[in-house]
Amino acid sequence: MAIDGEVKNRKPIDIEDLLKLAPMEERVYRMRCVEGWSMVIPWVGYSLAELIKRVEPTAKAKYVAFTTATQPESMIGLRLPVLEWPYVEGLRMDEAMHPLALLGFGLYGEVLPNQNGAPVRIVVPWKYGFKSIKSIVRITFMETMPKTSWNIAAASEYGFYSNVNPAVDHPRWSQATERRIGEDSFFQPKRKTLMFNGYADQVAGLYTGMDLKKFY
Ligand SMILES: Nc1nc2c(c(=O)[nH]1)N[C@H]1C(S)=C(S)[C@@H](COP(=O)(O)O)O[C@H]1N2
Ligand SMILES: [Mo]
Repeated sequence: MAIDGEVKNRKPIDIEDLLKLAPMEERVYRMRCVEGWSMVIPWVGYSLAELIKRVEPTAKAKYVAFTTATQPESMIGLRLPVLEWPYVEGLRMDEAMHPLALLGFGLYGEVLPNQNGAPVRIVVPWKYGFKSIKSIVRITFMETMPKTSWNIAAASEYGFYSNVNPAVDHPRWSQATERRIGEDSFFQPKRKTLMFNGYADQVAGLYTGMDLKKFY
């Protein structure tokens, strides 16, 4: 994985070293997709902050940008012009340093399957699922806000922050409720979506004083 931009230790880190960088933990997180489904998933990994501390961002680094691998032979979705490829995402530095932001290597006690982001992804449980970028090959520390794939595709629908928020609807659908995968049936009422996906006690402080309707 390439490490570049506003950072002291700019040399690449290979996956063997990443796996040894901090002790692995199992963390059970809720995942809420922007399109209204949700799931509870046991991930394996450690806090993204562990890696960030190790590579020593400079004082100029205010954001962290992530880039996905481009392998059209195996990633057949890349053959379709759904988005500009590669998939890119980003976090503000304080979000990336939050202990709940996970650098993920596995799920259900096993190594990540390719489709879920092998060999390494992030999991940001208080944001819509598309922020949890998979198969990361580059982490870039930046002074300015990085571009993000869904924001490039439809800026009025997908903001940089994309925090789970039942009070801020998507322009084309409500975000007030969600369908929990596995509970699905005609008679099963939808669940109420929780502020910051239920992690408000931990993360609301990151957004004190921000208008979350404006910074969606
Ligand atoms: N590189 C990359 N990361 C991605 C996506 C993608 O298309 N490419 N999709 C996102 C979306 S929309 C969601 S909901 C989650 C889904 O994670 P999963 O495939 O492990 O369920 O991954 C996110 N990360
Ligand atoms: Mo999604």
